[in-house]
Amino acid sequence: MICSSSLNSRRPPTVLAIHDLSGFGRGSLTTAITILGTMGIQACPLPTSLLSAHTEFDGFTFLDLTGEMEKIIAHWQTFGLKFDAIYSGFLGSPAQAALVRKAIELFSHSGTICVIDPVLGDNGDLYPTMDAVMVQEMRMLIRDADIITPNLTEAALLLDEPCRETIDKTTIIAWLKRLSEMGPHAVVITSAIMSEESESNAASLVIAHSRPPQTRRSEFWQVKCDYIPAHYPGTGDIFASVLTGSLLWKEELPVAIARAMRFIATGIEQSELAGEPRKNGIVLEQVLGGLNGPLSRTRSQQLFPDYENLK
Ligand code: PXL
Repeated sequence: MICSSSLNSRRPPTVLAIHDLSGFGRGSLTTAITILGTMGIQACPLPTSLLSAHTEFDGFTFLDLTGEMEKIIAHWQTFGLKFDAIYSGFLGSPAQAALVRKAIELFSHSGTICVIDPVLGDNGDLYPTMDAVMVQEMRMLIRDADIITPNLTEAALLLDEPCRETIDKTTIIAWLKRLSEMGPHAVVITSAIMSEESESNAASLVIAHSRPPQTRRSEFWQVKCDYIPAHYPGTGDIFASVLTGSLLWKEELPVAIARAMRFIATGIEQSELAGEPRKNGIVLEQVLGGLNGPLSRTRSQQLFPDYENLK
């Protein structure tokens, strides 16, 4: 466990997990519940939609659960539920953005962390159930977030910029600032391929960490990782779930990012070894055991070989 000394000395932290439930193809709620549970955190699902499989599977079924969400929120309200984190992802309708806002208002306490993964698309395209109205709603929803975790496509959509395959440092810093100005205290852009880098070391993860409004100082980091020429759906869900769990155990943001990146790298390696079809997602079941290990100093240094303060 990340914080083994605190095990049993307090109740497990709680997360309200607002995502779809996809029966096949690891991602969304199945991923969030599994990862957070392994991290010793109780994840309470508020399902936004029910799918037979994630949307990369042709012919997937889709049931919008907006009406049911309203009823669940109303019921929970009757017994004063509060969560230590509210973590949202794939929404089933644009109207659900208002329900997420309502959930944040009703179910937060003074220390609740609000993580919004603005799930809209990837590789330059919107997911099939998403449209311009959803993009607009997501722009409003991120105002209420402490942390957002868009991939490069989602960052472009939120900013109404053309989607791009690669990005240069000056542009991504401008994007990070603009996204921060929309509300969140921290912006983590994943899957950013930097145009300045060589092909072999091109996949970067860039984060901006804005300080509290009083100081008005911002910090920017770039965390690089090796380019992995393989697309696994659900990687963004794994990233945001590990990040949320790690932050709940009071790890610093760069450490939380390191933990998420390490876990994904191991997961991809193991999936390739196991011969799992990539569309089925990363073989979580085979790598969960390594999720909570301490990030030793040496290990952290390895994880940040090109850790760079961009300022
Ligand atoms: O990983 C994002 C995501 C969430 N939920 C569903 C998806 C996807 C990405 O394809 O299809 C249903």
